[in-house]
Formats: sequence, C-alpha cells, structure tokens
Amino acid sequence: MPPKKQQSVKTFDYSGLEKGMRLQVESDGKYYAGEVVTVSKSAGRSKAPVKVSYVGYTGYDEWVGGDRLRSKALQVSTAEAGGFRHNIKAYYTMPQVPNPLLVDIFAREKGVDLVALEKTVDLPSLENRKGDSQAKNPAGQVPYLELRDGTIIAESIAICEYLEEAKPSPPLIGTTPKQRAVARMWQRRMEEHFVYPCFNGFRFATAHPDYPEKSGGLAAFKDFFKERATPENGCALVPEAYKGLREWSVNKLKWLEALKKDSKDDFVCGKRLTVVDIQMYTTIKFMGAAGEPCLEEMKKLAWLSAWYDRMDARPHVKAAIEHSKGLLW
Ligand SMILES: N[C@@H](CCC(=O)N[C@@H](CS)C(=O)NCC(=O)O)C(=O)O
Repeated sequence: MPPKKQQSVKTFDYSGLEKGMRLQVESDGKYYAGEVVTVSKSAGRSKAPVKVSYVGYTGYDEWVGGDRLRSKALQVSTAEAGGFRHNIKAYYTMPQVPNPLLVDIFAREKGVDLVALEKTVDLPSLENRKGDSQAKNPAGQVPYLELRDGTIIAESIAICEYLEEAKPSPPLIGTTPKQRAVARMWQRRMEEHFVYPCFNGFRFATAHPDYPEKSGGLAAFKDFFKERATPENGCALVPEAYKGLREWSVNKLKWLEALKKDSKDDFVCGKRLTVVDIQMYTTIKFMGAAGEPCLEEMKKLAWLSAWYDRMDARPHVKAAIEHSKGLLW
C-alpha cells in the first residue's frame, strides 16, 4: 500500500493585522473587499479571531479565520497534520542549566509544551558526553530535539528559530524581515560580547587554581569542564583568561546600560520581548547563582536591573524557574 499522503494544516499568525486594515474576505467562494474591525486574542475565538466588515455592505460583519482571509499582513505557515509539535519525538534537556532554561522559557512564551517531551540527560555523570546522547548530538551538550524522522536539532538558538518558524505566533523573533533582522542583530551582539564571554569566563575559572576561593564561584563546579572542554571534543580550556572574559562580559552589560538608560524600552530589542531577553536573562540567572560577577555587577545598572525584574515577574519565566529547581535554586 502506498504511504498515506500527509494532510497539510495551516497555522495563521494574526499579529500583523490591525483595526482598519483593508484585506480580502471569502464569502460563498468569492473574495470581497473587507476591513478589519477587531482582532481577538481570546482562546475561545482562536479559530475565527478576526472580525471583519465588508466594504460597501453594512450589517454583514462577521468573525472569520485565516482560511477565509487574504492579506500580506497575515502570516501563514504549513505544518503536517497534527501540528509541528507532533513531529518532535523527544526533547533532551536538563532543566536546571542555562541553555535548556532558555529553550524552556522560549517554548513556554510561545505556548509550546516541551515539558511533556522531556528526556533528562544527566550532565554531572557525563551522560551527555558518551553513548546514545553523544551519538545523537556529537557536540555533547544539551538541549537538543529529536524529530520523528530522526533529525536532531541542537544549539539553543537554532531550536528557538525552529519553534518560531513552526509556530509564528506569538512572535519572539519577528513577523517581518525587518523585525527578524533587528531581533537577530541584538541576539548576536549580546551573544558574542556578553553570553559567551560570560560562559567561558565561568568555564575557564573552574579550571584555574584560584577556583573557587580566590576567584569566587562554587566548589561543586571545580574542574567541572576538565573532561568536557577537551581537544577531542573540539574545545580547550584557557584558565588564565577567566578574569579578562568576566570583564568583557560585564563591559557589555555596561555598554547596553549606557544605550538604554534614557530610553523607554522595556526590552533589549525595544518594545517587545524577543529571544535575546530570554538568552541574557537565563545567562545572568544561572551564572549569578554560580557565583559569577554578572548578577552583582548588573544590580549596579538601573535599566538592566529593572529589565531583569520585569523578566523575573513574567508568569512563564516563573513557571520555568519553578520547573528548573534543584541545582542552584
Ligand atoms: N551552543 C550550545 C551550548 C549548549 C551548552 O553549553 N550546554 C551546556 C548546558 S547549559 C552543557 O550541556 N554542558 C555540559 C557539557 O558541556 O558537558 C547551545 O546554544 O545550545
């Protein structure tokens, strides 16, 4: 028997539609000129969230879904039947550590339930660096997704991009090329000059004789990366660089503060939450709890401190932090 043809299911992102916008509305198989009256965010209206009026006809306003609309502002993505989440077989993670926490918060903010797909990989026992886990993700780290067709998607930002494309709404990168480019610009800036100097400052410090007494840090992490950041794994530890890397990451926080302190921005990328806020938040949260200087230094910076409190207060962030309890908090 030939394989069953998979049915195509469309997902609509209505966030680009605004009151008064002109669009085309289908009625009885014909498209008419219409106008957006309102866009509802209520769950009860999710199948037909757009109230439209027909231009030139009064009294025919109705609630419709994306299947009956044509507009450049309406984003449409096609997932296989059952939705894209159905295509994810497992989510390999250890919720207590920063990169999984980034993906966890991103998924929760998007309304994607990854928790039900979680398979915990035990990092302390090096489970991630051997056997099945290492075979699946040769980079030897978490998090990563395993799709039903066997594809592995590792690298936290690649996972976030995948979730964003598969479920565009609510957007955490962007709905237009310009929005996406601006969000990615901020993400790369802060990753290059804050997140990775901070991560490597931590990794290298744990391998230095100063650690933890003179350097600050936690005894439990002493030499944690000795069998991980090895030449065989394509890595190196450069213990003597730890102070410079810490300084670099804190300098970038100060740089961001100087740019933002007189702004009305609530988020790094401007007025909306994007992936960079989540990546920075999870880095500061974990590294601060691990005794790295970024949290204490950030508390001296007014805009960043207020931003961090805003992130902390988000219901999905709180839920993810609760889920990640047991190691450093
Ligand atoms: N570039 C990777 C980094 C992943 C990463 O650093 N994972 C850490 C946990 S936050 C890990 O698996 N550490 C254990 C190890 O390196 O052995 C990503 O963005 O996902």
